[in-house]
Amino acid sequence: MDPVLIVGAGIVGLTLGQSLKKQGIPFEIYERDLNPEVRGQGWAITIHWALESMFKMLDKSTLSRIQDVQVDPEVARNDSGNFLFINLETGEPKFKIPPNVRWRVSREKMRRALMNGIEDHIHWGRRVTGLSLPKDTHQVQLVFEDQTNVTGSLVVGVEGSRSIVRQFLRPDAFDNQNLGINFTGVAVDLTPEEIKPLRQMDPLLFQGCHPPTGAFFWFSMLETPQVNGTAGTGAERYRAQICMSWPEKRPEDKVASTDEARLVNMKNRAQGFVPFLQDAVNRIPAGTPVTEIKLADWECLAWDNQGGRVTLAGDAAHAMTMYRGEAANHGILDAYRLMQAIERIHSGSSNPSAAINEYENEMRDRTSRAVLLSRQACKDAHDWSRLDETSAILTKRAVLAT
Ligand SMILES: Cc1cc2nc3c(=O)[nH]c(=O)nc-3n(C[C@H](O)[C@H](O)[C@H](O)COP(=O)(O)OP(=O)(O)OC[C@H]3O[C@@H](n4cnc5c(N)ncnc54)[C@H](O)[C@@H]3O)c2cc1C
Ligand SMILES: *[C@@H]1O[C@H](CO)[C@@H](O)[C@H](O)[C@H]1NC(C)=O
Ligand SMILES: *[C@@H]1O[C@H](CO)[C@@H](O)[C@H](O)[C@H]1NC(C)=O
Ligand SMILES: *[C@@H]1O[C@H](CO)[C@@H](O)[C@H](O)[C@H]1NC(C)=O
Ligand SMILES: CC(=O)N[C@H]1CO[C@H](CO)[C@@H](O)[C@@H]1O
Repeated sequence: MDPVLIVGAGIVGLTLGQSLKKQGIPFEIYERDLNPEVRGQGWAITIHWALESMFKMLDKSTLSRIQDVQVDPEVARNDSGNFLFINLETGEPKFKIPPNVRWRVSREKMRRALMNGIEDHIHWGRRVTGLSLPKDTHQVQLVFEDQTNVTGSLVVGVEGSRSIVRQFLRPDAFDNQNLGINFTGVAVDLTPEEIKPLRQMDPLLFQGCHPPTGAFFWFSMLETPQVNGTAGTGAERYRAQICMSWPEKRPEDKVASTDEARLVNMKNRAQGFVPFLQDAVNRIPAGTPVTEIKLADWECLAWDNQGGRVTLAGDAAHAMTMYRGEAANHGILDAYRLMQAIERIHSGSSNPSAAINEYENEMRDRTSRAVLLSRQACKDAHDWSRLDETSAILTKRAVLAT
């Protein structure tokens, strides 16, 4: 069997590679980044309902590497946190739901952990620019920036929300849909004293809405002193992420082009927050890089998988906003279902067309709903009057993995 060609060495592409390795199915991963180090510090993600699928796909040593990159090892040992959504004006919880088991990990470190044992199958500096479908209907080719190409049995586009494979499959409708909400965030270093009131809300993360203005705020832990080596030094530092988002209604709601102006905007919008939160935003030092995240989604529209030769998974298949914190969970479940489909092709119990159709049908049904729920959650998060027990922010996250 020609190898499975995976486009993108993100969380989902690497997880799929690991699971194919475990099944003895040949695969190669092509990644545009020049090497694993090029990315700076990214954000953290929570793996919750997809843990069960993840346990089935990864070997013990890879799992323990992921377990080791949780943002707060102490909380990981005994997580008493909640899913917490607060009123930013008063600091009072609006929703407080005890969590299921969750692993909150650094995304970049998880990516590194997932390379364990498959390093030789990851090809760096290989930006895919196109696909080609040879006459032999069992084959498909990937074309790279430098005009070289490789041949395989199946292309899986897992190159994130601006997927080139998605564009190949749906040239008429590959664009993400903008949601009319703008989002910026920073990573900041805080002393134990400074972080205390934030961690008292929740040790890992919490979010909230400011009723008068509809501004949304999000705190999340990135590194504790134990992780970054400052524990017990007298100069203990936590690293946290502080994000804000707001509806774009007027010209002044646009995201500014400079870090300085973006920071001023965050500080202005934090006026009227309960003092400890206003302080947390006001304390962000001048000169801190302020990152914009484009909020846009793609509903996992239909495509022709060319007889089971080209498919998508992860954000490429279903870009969604992070207001329900489950995009990567869906991506991990995609990897699991796709591995099962490829295994059926490999063992001869199914043909490529039937196996990939079955994979796509389940994914499309599951994730097109998830995209819409996340879109609704994003809107609700900016409108206090819409936040009640029926809000999409709360609608049950767990899905059954079979
Ligand atoms: C702030 C924030 C918080 C989040 N929190 C959560 C959370 O708590 N829980 C959760 O489940 N999800 C969360 N998510 C979503 C989660 O980060 C994504 O769903 C997940 O990272 C998607 O993984 P992926 O592998 O599909 O894509 P990506 O991680 O985007 O990886 C795609 C890879 O493909 C490569 N690539 C792109 N184009 C090409 C090309 N042409 N050729 C070759 N390679 C290419 C890229 O360089 C990249 O390495 C969050 C997202 C954000 C922004
Ligand atoms: C876990 O945390 C809770 C709440 O902080 C605490 O009451 C409990 O004693 C802890 N359990 C262990 C085993 O440390
Ligand atoms: C792939 O590369 C081969 C060898 O260089 C070339 O003959 C062929 O035309 C290429 N195919 C595509 C689709 O670029
Ligand atoms: C802000 O949000 C709008 C609406 O979604 C979007 O068009 C725009 O690109 C976002 N960013 C900036 C810099 O305005
Ligand atoms: C060893 C290490 O990573 N130390 C870092 C701990 O965090 C502080 C603040 O973010 C950094 O300055 C250190 O480099």
